[in-house]
Amino acid sequence: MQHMTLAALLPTIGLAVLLSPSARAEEAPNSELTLWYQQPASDWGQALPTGNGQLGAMVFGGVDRERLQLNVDSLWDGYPLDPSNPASKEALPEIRRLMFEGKNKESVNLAGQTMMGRPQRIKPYQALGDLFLEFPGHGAVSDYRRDLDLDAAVAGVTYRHNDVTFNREVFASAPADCLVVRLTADRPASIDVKLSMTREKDAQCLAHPSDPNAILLRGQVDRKDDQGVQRGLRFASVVRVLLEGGRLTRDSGALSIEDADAVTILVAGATSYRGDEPEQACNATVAAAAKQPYDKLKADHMADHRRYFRRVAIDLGPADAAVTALPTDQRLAKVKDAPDPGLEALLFQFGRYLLISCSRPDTMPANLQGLWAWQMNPPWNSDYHLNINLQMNYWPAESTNLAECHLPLFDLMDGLVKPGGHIAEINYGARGWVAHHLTDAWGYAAAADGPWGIWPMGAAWLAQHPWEHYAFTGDKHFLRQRAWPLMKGAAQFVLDFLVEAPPGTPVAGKLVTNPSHSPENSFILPNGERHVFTYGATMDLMIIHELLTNCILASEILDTDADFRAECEQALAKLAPVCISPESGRIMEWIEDYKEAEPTHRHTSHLFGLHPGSMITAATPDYFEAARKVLERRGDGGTGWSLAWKINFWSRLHDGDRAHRLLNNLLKHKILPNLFDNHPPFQIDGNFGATAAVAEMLVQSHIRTEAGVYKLHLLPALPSAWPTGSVQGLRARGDCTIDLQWRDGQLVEAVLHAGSNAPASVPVVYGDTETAITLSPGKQARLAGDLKAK
Ligand code: FUC
Repeated sequence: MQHMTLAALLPTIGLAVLLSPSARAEEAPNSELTLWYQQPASDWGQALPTGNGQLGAMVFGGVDRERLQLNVDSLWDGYPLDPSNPASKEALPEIRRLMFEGKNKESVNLAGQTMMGRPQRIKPYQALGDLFLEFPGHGAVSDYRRDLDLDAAVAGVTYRHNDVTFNREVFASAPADCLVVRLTADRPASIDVKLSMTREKDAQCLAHPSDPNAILLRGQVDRKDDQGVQRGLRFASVVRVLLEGGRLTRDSGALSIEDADAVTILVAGATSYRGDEPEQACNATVAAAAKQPYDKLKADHMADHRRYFRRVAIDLGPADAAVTALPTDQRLAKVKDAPDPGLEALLFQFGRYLLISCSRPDTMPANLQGLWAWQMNPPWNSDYHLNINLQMNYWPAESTNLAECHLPLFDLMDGLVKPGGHIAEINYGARGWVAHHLTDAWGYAAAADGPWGIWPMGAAWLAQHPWEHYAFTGDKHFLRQRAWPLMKGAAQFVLDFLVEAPPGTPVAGKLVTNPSHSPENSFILPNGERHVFTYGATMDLMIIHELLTNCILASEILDTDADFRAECEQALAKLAPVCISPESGRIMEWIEDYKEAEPTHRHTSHLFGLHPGSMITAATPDYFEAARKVLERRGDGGTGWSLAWKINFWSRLHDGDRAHRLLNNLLKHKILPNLFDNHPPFQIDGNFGATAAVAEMLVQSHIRTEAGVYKLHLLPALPSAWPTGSVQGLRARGDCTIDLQWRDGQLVEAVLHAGSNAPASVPVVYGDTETAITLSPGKQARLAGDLKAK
């Protein structure tokens, strides 16, 4: 199919469209913020995501059949249960003894028999279903285009058929709480469409019982408990059509429209997860939305989205005009020939678009696929993996100015405190709360899947997030009310889980975790045995170091819990050190310098202290260099999220060119035509990790000074591939928002916007220059490239 530019299209479309306020032609999409294609999606990885945090749709853009694949954030199989295992607490001393004595195999066998959750598998997140729009006879069309305008958060389809131009717009409105589809044509009475819904199982599509203009998908996840009682969530979707002209007929579960001038379709979706009656909730939503004219629905939606999206603008430099004119899939394919800064900027903004679309206040947090999954059993259950993936989803939340999108993560953590506290007590005899390598919508907190699920560091890592929210916003009320209880509980578990390494071990007398492993990686013992488990794996030590340090700071800032602070200080002083291998010069991944079974393993867990932690910085030069050697060994490849993490690492090492090389590798090898990250399969963490990494290349603020303020490091990892550019609106710790402009690889201007919680003075670093800059709340400080005030 041929693409026609807007200018070429104008003479061919009727005046009615030009004058119609809802016509897509009226708002020329900003091409630098638009994904666009010349053909419909032939598979899910080409379809375009829309979402309002709670409800999502993948838009395929088919001509004679549009598929809108629907999701609701809370549609999970399963129900709350207690997976605790008292055998764990009893066996723990023996598991530890065996491990310390080097009997890894025996120790793991016993751990596998006693420490796993019961049940040890969780249930999946599931798709809601599909809404199909069939357009009889629309097989052969011309001038086809489908797109997703990230700035408007509107997906569109346009084409010509029999001399009529047809337009379709789709958006997921947060203010109206529903999906809105608008069908228009430039000739009256041209729209014939049939609507129907399906779901693979556990649901029926029916005529709506009280609304003649609607159909209803009604279902219940079929999940019975041990007593045979049905516990599955009930769910519903209501699809209502509003006609302009034409006729509507209804045939049980389908709606047929003929000869309409325009059609607005409202789609609501709900589950009983939060105790709502799903059908009632959908009916109320659709009834309220139906009272509003389409143009108002759209205007409110765009204003709501832009309130978040427009906080950050980015320009990474001009791209080759021949490339920028190409549809997104073709442009992506060209990255093989040369890097494309415009596409890199688009990927950055796409990550922000996705976070706004799948994680809003009062919605579920972004799962492994954000909000979008088409299966009944998606890969890895589309769950919340806690040994990197969920945390990575939220790396861009603060730095790219979407702090509100971070909130669902804290809600999830609040929900884990009780079940995680139960597991801490029953399985470990410990205080506080624990989570292992994954959780679900029901607060599953035990060790899941297999022995590699025995990784009780999930809560400890998660606890970094509310602290970071405080660090960026300076919101002390949040720190006291929400962050501190979460952090303290996570630290209490860790303090009780740590044990002293016995005499004869390399770190005798120091505190270590046991059992322990470096997520999903394995090593080879001198006797040739391959193992996953040891004690005191480096990542544990780094996570604990970060958590205890943050707890000490938080308790000082809040002037609270002095005894607990002393406990944290003592443990921190006794924590086993992170070691550098005398042989390889690399940070050791395990407590001993074991041989790596997979030197290029996707997890680079032993660099947690470099990123997202802040233990390793240029101020710790030995570790800094040893971290670089780890990355050299791991290589420049990896799964989607693995590459994204490495970009963040190289940024923290201030190697912009290397960071950029990996960003380019990600685009070359791990990005699907719709710009979703491909682990493979699709996993959204790589999108969020990449967005965070671009921010990290431009501004870093993780170094806290003795005075308790964060250094603002400008352009710490600017690659030579972005010689000239600008960014507005990045956030830094210490409640500061930053705009930067650079030319020929040099900073030209920086504007620091101090928030109401900003400190009176901050150290600002650029290249070799460091200057203290005076800030005053609510005011700007404008600096020249030499950091002198302008
Ligand atoms: C971790 C990773 C896998 C995958 C899964 C969802 O277990 O090691 O690569 O990303 O999470």
